[in-house]
Amino acid sequence: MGDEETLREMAIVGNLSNEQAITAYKTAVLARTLDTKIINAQRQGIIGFHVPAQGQEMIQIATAMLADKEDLIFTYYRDLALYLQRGVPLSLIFDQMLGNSNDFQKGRQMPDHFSFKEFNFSTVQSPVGAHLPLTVGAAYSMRYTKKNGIVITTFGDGATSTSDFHAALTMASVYNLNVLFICENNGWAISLPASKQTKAEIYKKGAAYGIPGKRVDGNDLIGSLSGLQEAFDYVRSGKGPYLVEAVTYRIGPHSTSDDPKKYRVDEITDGSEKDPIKRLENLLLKMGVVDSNFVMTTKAQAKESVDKEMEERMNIPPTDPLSIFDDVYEKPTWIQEEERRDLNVSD
Ligand SMILES: Cc1ncc(C[n+]2csc(CCOP(=O)(O)OP(=O)(O)O)c2C)c(N)n1
Ligand SMILES: [Mg+2]
Repeated sequence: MGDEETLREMAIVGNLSNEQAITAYKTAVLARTLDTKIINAQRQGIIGFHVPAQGQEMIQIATAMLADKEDLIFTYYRDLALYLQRGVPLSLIFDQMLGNSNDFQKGRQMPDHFSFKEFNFSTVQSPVGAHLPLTVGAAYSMRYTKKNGIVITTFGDGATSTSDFHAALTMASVYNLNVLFICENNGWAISLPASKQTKAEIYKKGAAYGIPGKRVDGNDLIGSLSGLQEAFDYVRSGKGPYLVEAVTYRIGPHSTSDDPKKYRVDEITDGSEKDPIKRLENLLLKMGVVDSNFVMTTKAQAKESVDKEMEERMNIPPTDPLSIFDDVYEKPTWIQEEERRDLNVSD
């Protein structure tokens, strides 16, 4: 099955086995299938909103592969594949997207703004870059409380223009904190191309703060893994923060509220030459690690499990609207009691 050749090709990342590459491929296919399912559900009015991760799966998967369980991860809103590779089940993803009564956040957050506490993910923030200073604070707290692990954060190219990015890199550097900053540069901040966002190369921005930076091919599993490994090693060894710029590609719209045809005329393509899943698929086929039958079966199985899971989670009743009064004060105030009575009256 060409194992020897495959391992030689993959040796640059050290210990990547065929099994790990296959698992990464399966996760990527599952993430792509899930994204498509959610977009369709949004179009049918079942889910309110979605930010697809299509095209950005491989850097996300590589990040999750190198992260330890005890590492704390602050993702941004476009990281579906990262959650799946870290083991978050489809059920929890659908519960949040649907805001059903099983949703940990009780339906109060926008779709895609997950909180997977048991997988060591912090809550996703909507304001661009707002999570970056929190990431640094978390790293400081982990050091203070002598917790093991590093803090990893992901964000877009647009986020590097925010004052929060500046504040976060300054503090992380000055306090020599164990933070790995991973920028998923997909070339766009909604309709603003990266060329209008900054004239600088993003990975070089770290230098202004005394933070090493590196650009990696975020559309390639092996490129992402080998590039990230050095950054993970650096941060884990306690040398301080590190900035990775993963060059990737947003295949779809910014979100389900966006119509890229309005601004992306020249760029519209199916992304196939940059599609990270196609690239890994081609490599695995070329190396004889998998065959076309395996590819077909993987896609069919992903569709089956996504369809089945969504149907099951849709059968869970919605969150009780009256639960909006929970978790606000220890004892409800008279205003809350009054509002609760008003809401409870059916007409
Ligand atoms: C502070 C702030 N400004 C503007 C917005 C509106 N907004 C939401 S996503 C986005 C683009 C962010 O682009 P980027 O950081 O490159 O991430 P991407 O969406 O491309 O993955 C903008 C401007 C926001 N949410 N927060
Ligand atoms: Mg972007």
